Amino acid sequence: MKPRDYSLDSLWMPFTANRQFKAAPRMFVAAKDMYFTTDDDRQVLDGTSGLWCVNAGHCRPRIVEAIKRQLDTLDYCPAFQMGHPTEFRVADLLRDLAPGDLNHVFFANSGSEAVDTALKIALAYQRVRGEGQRTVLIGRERGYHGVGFGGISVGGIPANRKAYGSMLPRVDHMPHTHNLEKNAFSRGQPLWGAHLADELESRIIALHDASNIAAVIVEPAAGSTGVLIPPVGYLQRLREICDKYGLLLIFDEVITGFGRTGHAFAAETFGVIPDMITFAKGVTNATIPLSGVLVRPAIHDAIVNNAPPGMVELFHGYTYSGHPVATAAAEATLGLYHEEKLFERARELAPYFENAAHALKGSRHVIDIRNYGMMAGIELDPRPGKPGARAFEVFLRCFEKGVLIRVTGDIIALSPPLIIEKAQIDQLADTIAEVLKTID
Ligand code: PXG
Ligand code: PLP
Repeated sequence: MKPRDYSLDSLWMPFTANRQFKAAPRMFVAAKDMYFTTDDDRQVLDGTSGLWCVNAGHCRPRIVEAIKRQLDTLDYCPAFQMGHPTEFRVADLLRDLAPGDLNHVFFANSGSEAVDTALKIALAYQRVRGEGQRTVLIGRERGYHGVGFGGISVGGIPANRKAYGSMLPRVDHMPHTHNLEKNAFSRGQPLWGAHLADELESRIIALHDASNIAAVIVEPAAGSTGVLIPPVGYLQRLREICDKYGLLLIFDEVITGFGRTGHAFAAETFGVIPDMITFAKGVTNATIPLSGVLVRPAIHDAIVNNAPPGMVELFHGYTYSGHPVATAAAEATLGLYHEEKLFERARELAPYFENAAHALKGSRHVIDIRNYGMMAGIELDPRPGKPGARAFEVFLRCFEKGVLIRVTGDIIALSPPLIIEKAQIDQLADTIAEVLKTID
């Protein structure tokens, strides 16, 4: 290991136990395809696609070259009142990938910004169609929608909310669908739980009245809170209720987008078309930040056609919306996904991945395994009084043994790049199995 030419003091790391990390730092200095290289020159298998985002594996030349070319040509273009060709081409590509008639794209930079954008478009839409009293936003328990005030308001993770005051004023949450008693060790979509969607109608609409509700936002399959797969019929039921009462349905596909479930979007996989889709992460294979919202024409047209000619229609946007380098990265990434048929590959590998994950049934501490496509959650029994401690130790030992996993609470989340080989899936599962034997 080279001596450090930096201190560990000035950087305040995100969602990290800073003091613990700085006492024993884990540093990556390079990455290629399925592997990271550590600062002590070890290879670490990426079992998590970074943070669910490097779907095509690391440092892919097609993407890297496109970024370099763009940087040599047009480094930046003002996002407001000016355009450049790449952002329009990428919008077309995304429209072609999207299911149904989701055919307009608004760009942002992070998943959190995409969520904020979608919530604001929902409110703006309700207003231009004469329903401006519809301001209530509905999320779900255990939902993760990033860390903006909009996202934590509709999000359902207590730790991400409790320090931040009152947030958005009018929000409610549906129940989550995780139930170990009914659905433990489900393969694919659990059979029990579609009726949990009915609470949108029976409690939430009953309480707030549909005439006050703008939109419902859910992850079609929840990633961050430990891979919660939608029960059979659940998303269909949400769609029906939203249609019945005029609520917009937003799918947050920041994690599920770009192949994770075996299609471009989980909306296609599960056969339910929302009114908006938020995307981020995999759209550029995580090389350069880019996110956005796919929007159905009725929403886009209502807002855009409502403004007088020559006037800005939506008072929203970011300095870096549609950034040339980010959209160049996206164009190359979508091309690579297409060329290598990576969404199809995810679909074909999914049964092997499922079997490898479920082979951990019977390992010490494992109380549930669940999966869909190329995502799997392995839930451990928490240590009494020390939530998360057991899984964190598994994370550390796996890292020592050359495998990167992600843990959230006492759940191990696996979401490898879609280029993973079967032998590497075995390495991932075998390492976890070995480590579980050694953990109290
Ligand atoms: N929506 C969803 C569904 C997400 O998963 C965001 C919004 C926010 O995206 P940004 O780009 O603002 O972080 C996310 C992000 C994890 C993990 O390990 C998950 C995310 C981010 C970091 C870690 O579960 N999801
Ligand atoms: N990306 C997507 C999503 C496509 O659908 C297509 C063509 O249909 C392309 C890229 C073009 O890819 P290629 O690099 O193979 O020309």
